[in-house]
Amino acid sequence: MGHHCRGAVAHLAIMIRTGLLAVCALTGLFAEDKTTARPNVVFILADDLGFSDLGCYGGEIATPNLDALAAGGLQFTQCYNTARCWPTRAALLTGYYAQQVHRDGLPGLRLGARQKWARLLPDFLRPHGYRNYHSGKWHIDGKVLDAGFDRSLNVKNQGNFFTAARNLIDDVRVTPAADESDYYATTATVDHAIDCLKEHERKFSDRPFFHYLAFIAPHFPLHALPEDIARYRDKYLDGWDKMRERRYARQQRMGLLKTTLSDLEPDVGPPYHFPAAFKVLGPGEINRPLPWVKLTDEQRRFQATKMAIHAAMVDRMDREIGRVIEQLKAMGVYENTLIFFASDNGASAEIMVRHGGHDPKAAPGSAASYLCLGPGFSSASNTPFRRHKTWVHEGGTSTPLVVHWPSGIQARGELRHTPAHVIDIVPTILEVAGIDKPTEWDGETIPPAPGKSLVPSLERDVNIDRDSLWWMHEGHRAIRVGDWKLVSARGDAWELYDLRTDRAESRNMADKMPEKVQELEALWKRQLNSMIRLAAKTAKQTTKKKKKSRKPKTDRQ
Ligand SMILES: [Ca+2]
Repeated sequence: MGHHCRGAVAHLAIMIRTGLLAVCALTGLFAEDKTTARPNVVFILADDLGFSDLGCYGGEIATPNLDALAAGGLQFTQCYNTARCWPTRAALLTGYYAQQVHRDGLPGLRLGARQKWARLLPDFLRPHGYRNYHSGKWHIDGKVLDAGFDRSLNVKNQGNFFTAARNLIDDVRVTPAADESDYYATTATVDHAIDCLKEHERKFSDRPFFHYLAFIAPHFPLHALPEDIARYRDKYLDGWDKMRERRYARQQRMGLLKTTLSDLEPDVGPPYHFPAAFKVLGPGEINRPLPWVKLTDEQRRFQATKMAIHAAMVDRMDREIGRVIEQLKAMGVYENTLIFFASDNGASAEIMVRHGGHDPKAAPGSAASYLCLGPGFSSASNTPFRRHKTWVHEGGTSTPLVVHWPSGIQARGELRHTPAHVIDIVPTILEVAGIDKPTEWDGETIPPAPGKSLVPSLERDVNIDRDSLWWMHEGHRAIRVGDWKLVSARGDAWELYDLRTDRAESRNMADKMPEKVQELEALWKRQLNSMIRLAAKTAKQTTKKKKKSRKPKTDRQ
């Protein structure tokens, strides 16, 4: 059974709906998979967006375009990322856990460049006719065009949303316009995407495309357009407790999750400590998610303003996504474009001041300000889950996953409860495109990848069979097997949760079920060891001469 049969089966449902089946049966077109138009694929990735930030996941932020995609497609309720920017991006575009491809640390092994065989998705799509476009954040090793993309806007300047300085077009540094008063990164990202799509229509309309649209929003610094902030300015003055309750109530009405709402963790603050930042930020800043009633008036106003800017960034992202959708419609390709939307990690509890610094007199959200969401409203953005970006509790690793493809998915507005992970995206896209992943690359064997195709779950909410899902980041560890999750924060004991009813990770079963803990811990370690074996085989040998131990090369996004 070769490539043809599988390609044909994958497209059977589409052909029935489009009335092509009779034609195909007569002409024997199933024998040749070229006859089925391969879908275009747009993968939209947000940066540090919380699980409940979209309207369709319970949020109060206006996201009508993403909500419409969900209403016309699918929403996964248990999709995971890796809890951090760069490991998620590597996992998303390779189909491997980041640790397997040197994009997150392992004991004794540093972050580094991917192996030659650890190709990104465009390298697999290109030989089958796809054009590949990238607009937005990169944060993967190597240059973008070397990774198989035909065009790229690399929004490298993630410290100031109001200038293009330091960004790269097709891997070459741009010269910012003399007058950048109209520049806003989220809009510029979509301007570039639309430019690519228009060129595609002019020159390559007979070919499918893959567009990787990776916003730098709503990541800190909280920078947004004044008119966008104005819509949310006073919306959050009643605080993060109320916001969590309201989001949770909406999620319950939607039937999104069967869980209680997690408790706020007043002892858990930002993952990294920058005491100097608090001096600059002033008395409105607070590094713990305390009950709102305990905050001073000044703290309430300051925190609510930060959430308003976060909301404005998400709102603007959605509006810009609306422009992409209009462009796809204008090109007549909207129906046969498979659109995904996800976030690279949970909302962030980080508080720091970097890049151009923070001017306390500047308007909050303007270029001269440097604010971060922090643990209070981050908790609310991650409703109903615990913890934040960097932790591998559900708040750090849970992402919305919206999937929309009118020509290929019959279901409309349905939920999908099967667990999914960003490692599944490469096999999913390859299957819908009818492409077999090569088994070797440039003379090197491509090892088996852990991701599973989500295609069976696109028509019906079937469970995607897999042994486990696995996490490790900065000493935080977790494994999910079926509905059991074993998780521990760095230095803490294992916690055991039954995710059927407790995705809030509120009822730790570890003491009651020590054997289950041992079983899952053994599986976690076995996975770790297999990752170490694979990664160690291909790691660059570190010379022992070097005395200085370099920190992992990341810029802590
Ligand atoms: Ca991120």
